[in-house]
Amino acid sequence: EQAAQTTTAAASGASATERFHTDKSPFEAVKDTPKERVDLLARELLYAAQETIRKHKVTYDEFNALKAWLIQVGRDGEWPLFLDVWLEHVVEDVATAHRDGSKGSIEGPYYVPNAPEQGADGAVPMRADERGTPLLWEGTVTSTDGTALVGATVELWQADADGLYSQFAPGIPEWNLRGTFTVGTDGRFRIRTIEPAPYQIPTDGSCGKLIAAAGWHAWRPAHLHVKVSAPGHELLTTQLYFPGDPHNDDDIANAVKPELMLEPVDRADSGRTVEYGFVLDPA
Ligand code: MBD
Ligand code: FE
Repeated sequence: EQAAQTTTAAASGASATERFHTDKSPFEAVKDTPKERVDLLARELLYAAQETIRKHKVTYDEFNALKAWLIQVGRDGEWPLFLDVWLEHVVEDVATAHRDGSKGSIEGPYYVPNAPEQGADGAVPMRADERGTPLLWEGTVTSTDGTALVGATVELWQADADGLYSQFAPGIPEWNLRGTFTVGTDGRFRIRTIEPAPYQIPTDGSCGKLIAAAGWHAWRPAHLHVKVSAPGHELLTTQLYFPGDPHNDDDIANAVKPELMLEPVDRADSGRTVEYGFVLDPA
């Protein structure tokens, strides 16, 4: 309730924008794009927008509404959210089309590197009264030839029972529901967490305004985020989903794939358990 009062689009947007600048400084990780490539991509993108204006006879009122909205996306810090929700899934498809191993999915705006190490068998950091169905998740990380990848890590991040991410909503311990697991010599990991709630992207910011103005909905189905890495292999960024979620078929971010559906089974003690492992492509 406290969190609900102070959770705003502008606050999570500012955190996501800051996060992007920290991880992908324009002076380091973001590389210059060759002039020929900028020319091609910018020209075709602008051409598509120009053709849309002609085809639908876009008015000055509509053009000004677009300008005002774009300016406000920046003010709200919602460019990471906007781009990850509506474009990243296509970038991800293109980037991973060659792979034989596990299916990837989008990273989204809420990853934070260097989450606390929990070994091969442990729990993600949680509050003493963390709400949600306990989930015991076990799996193996292998290469495409079937060999167990000793030294592989599984980084997990997820929303809590209110659909909120630590470090992007106020009042949540810094590393809550974020952990790094390093597999054992058998390539196996065992993670104790809770099942996340469905996630609604902020409705009070510019992305929410677009959704309302267009008559869309703001929901992503409940999901676990992971990055799986091992020496000599391609980094796998993906998400896992839960059967029965009403938004598995109409994710606002278009990031659900049938291969990413978990099959949890009920345990005697009220929690659930699931087996799901990862296959990494050699780099
Ligand atoms: C999320 O939690 C998310 O995973 C994505 C892709 C976009 C917005 C919020
Ligand atoms: Fe998410």
